[in-house]
Amino acid sequence: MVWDNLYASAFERVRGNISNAGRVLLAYNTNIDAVKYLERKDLEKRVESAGKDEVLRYADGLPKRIENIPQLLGSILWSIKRGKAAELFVESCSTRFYMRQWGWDELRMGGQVGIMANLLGGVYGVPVIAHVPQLSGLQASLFKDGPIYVPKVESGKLKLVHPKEFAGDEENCIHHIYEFPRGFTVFDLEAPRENRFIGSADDYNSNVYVRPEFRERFEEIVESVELAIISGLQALTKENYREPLEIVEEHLKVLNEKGIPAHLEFAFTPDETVRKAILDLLGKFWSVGLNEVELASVMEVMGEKGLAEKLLSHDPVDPVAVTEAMLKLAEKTGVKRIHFHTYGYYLALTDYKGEFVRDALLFSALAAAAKAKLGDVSSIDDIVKAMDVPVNEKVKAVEDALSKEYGMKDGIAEVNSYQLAFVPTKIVAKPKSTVGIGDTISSSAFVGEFALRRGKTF
Ligand code: 8BR
Ligand code: 8BR
Ligand code: GLC
Repeated sequence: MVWDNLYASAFERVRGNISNAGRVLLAYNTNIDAVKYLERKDLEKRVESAGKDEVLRYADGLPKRIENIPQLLGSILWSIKRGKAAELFVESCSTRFYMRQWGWDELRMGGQVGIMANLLGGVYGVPVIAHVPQLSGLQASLFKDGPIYVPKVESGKLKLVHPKEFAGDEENCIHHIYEFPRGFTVFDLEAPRENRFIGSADDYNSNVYVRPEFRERFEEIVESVELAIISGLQALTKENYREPLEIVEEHLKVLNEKGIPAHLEFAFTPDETVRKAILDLLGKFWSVGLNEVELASVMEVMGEKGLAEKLLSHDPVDPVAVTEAMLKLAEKTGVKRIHFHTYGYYLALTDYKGEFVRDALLFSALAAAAKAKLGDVSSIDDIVKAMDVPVNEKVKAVEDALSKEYGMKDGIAEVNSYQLAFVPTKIVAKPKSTVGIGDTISSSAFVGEFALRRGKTF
């Protein structure tokens, strides 16, 4: 099988070169994920006692933020009914208290920065500097060992220390994750696929609070950095986005002056004003990562409503529509690399050429399958355990469409003056958990690509 061979050689190449990736800056969102696996009886009892009619109202339309218990329970039902992810800010203290008392089954590292720090630093051994808005003892304990650093100012001097050595004793930023498997039933609702609802009881990440060290000493922090991944802008609203985005813009200016390529992990941004503001910043990034819902939402604010609808109307997503949307986005913003991922395949549109782009995608697909299969990946060698997960058969039609439309061969084509790289992914039938797979894909592909570019042996 062509793809099996391409997968195997891409993995070897990235593994052999990963130490060339350079130090990576990760900013801004890190939190604690308190994961609760939902149980039917418990949930039904809670819905009844909160008032079933009131709760069911929210199962049909999500509120903007969570202000009471019926809104919390209704939003969980909204997710279950559609098998869709959603995340909302929990404003009310009494609802936060209710969630804490409801409890959790496990505590995990959360936030794009936290998850990527543990993967890149703790698993791949790539040195990272992470922005952690609040470093409590619990937050620190969720970091893996390895070259993971946070800045600490001591008597005016900036030092880089492992989060466990920071000894900050700051607040806990907790996101309550309510997970359900495919087929989970509550009353007469049945989940069409596994997913989760997230209630963020967290004032720091939701407002993109930037630590004083990062506001005052950013140039020093990035002195030895060679790559950057920015995330966590998705929770902003039209009321609070201005100040944080100004800081992000200043940070991007510094990164660009130093020639440090920055990737934006887009994530679903419900507020349209914020989405437009992020789109205006996109040209300052080297690269952006998004899924089909996110790409459609970007097309919508670009006035491409027809294309947005087309992106959401096929399963698997029509790759020619995706390519058209990526071309429009690249031409409008000047971003050099767009990495699209969906259930079944990934595409990368780049304004430069080379097989290393596709090989980095293959490596990231293997990492995603390993994460889905094992839950937690503990070393880069674990990733190879996903080699036996079959390549998604349904995607043959996607590959054929790309060959026909763009003359694609072995996952590479030229479209206008761009290169289009494609890979079919490996899909794990019963994933352990779905949280953080998107982060695994995007960070592995971006960092993997630079490891190959900067390495000597590819
Ligand atoms: P999947 O579950 O298939 O990934 O798609 C669900 C989509 O809903 C995701 O793209 C997810 O990002 C998005 N989403 C999130 Br998260 N929060 C949302 C919200 N408040 N309203 C609507 N969609 C949301
Ligand atoms: P988002 O949450 O950003 O959409 O990222 C989720 C990605 O994880 C999907 O685009 C898909 O490629 C991948 N994925 C999912 Br969801 N389930 C998977 C599975 N069981 N095996 C491998 N990859 C999966
Ligand atoms: C978002 C959530 C966080 C979760 C992460 C997973 O950042 O706020 O709780 O861990 O997504 O990708």
